[in-house]
Amino acid sequence: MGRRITLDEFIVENQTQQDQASGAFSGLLRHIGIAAKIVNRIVNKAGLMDILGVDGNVNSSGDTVQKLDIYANDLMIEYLQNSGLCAGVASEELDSFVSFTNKFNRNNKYIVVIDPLDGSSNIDVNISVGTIFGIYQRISPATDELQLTDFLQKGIHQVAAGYVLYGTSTMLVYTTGDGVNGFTYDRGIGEFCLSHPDMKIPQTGNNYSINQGYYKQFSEGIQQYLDECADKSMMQRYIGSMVADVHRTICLGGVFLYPRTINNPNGKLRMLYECSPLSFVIEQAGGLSINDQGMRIMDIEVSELHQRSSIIIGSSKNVEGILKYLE
Ligand code: P6P
Repeated sequence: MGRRITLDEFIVENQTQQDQASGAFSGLLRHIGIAAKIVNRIVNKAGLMDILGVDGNVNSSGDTVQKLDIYANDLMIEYLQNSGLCAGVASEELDSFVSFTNKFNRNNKYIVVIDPLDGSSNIDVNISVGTIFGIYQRISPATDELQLTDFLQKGIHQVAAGYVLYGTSTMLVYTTGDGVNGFTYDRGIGEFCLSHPDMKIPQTGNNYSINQGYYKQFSEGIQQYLDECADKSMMQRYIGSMVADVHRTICLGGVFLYPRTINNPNGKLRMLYECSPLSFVIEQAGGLSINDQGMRIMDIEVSELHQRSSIIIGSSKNVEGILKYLE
């Protein structure tokens, strides 16, 4: 078998006609790939460096910030700014968005939303963590300052989305709206190589993924669904790292749920840089993604940068089967 093609080669080969002119979109994707390689290197040796543990701060979502969170955030922003192809970034780790005002970036038409290191509470116990990203075209004129409204866009307006899973191997999985492709990092050549072309989620699966510890906090309908899963001896799997739980769901089929709870009455996960990007990937892989009121995640209005949402995401038959339990 010939060598696998690299992420860069794949991006260039799949450039749209429109992008071939500027190459901006492809260049931006490639820079995200570069940043992912560097985050990967640090994640893989976090235990050997003084970047484990807690930074002591709390981010805008109220989550305790891990040192590696900050490192990954700063690095992703640096690479996106240096790409010269992005007008600005919104990150889980920052209260507000960052507008790249230098002359190379100011007039760019793309903006990026990121969760630089999702599931970071797992870092100190060596469990998989991930990076999640979404790319939009800005709404405001390129000659104007970037506005908050450029970021408050529904998931259906994403032009690309994906994730990096720092697991037993490191994978980058993304979509530009024409299917989903997965790339595995080959440290021998320092490249992400196409390993999972045209990923499709099974129409149904036997796995359900939810934090059962909140059972008493879920709605009656969700409790009934969970009772039925137990009656059918379905496989309950929960890593506590959304990227890892969603990636397993794409590979094996089934469903990941994070419904509203008493502690998180609007849901815990963030719409812009967790739910929307992963929903774009799942839908492009043939699955469904809704909130616990039955609304398609990618159709929901986004009114706050750190807006939270409930989410039920996975195989179409599994998600459809949950609708009858939702208010
Ligand atoms: P809980 C990680 O902190 C995260 O944002 C997601 O990656 C994960 O799915 C969820 O929170 C886990 O939350 O309440 O089960 O610990």
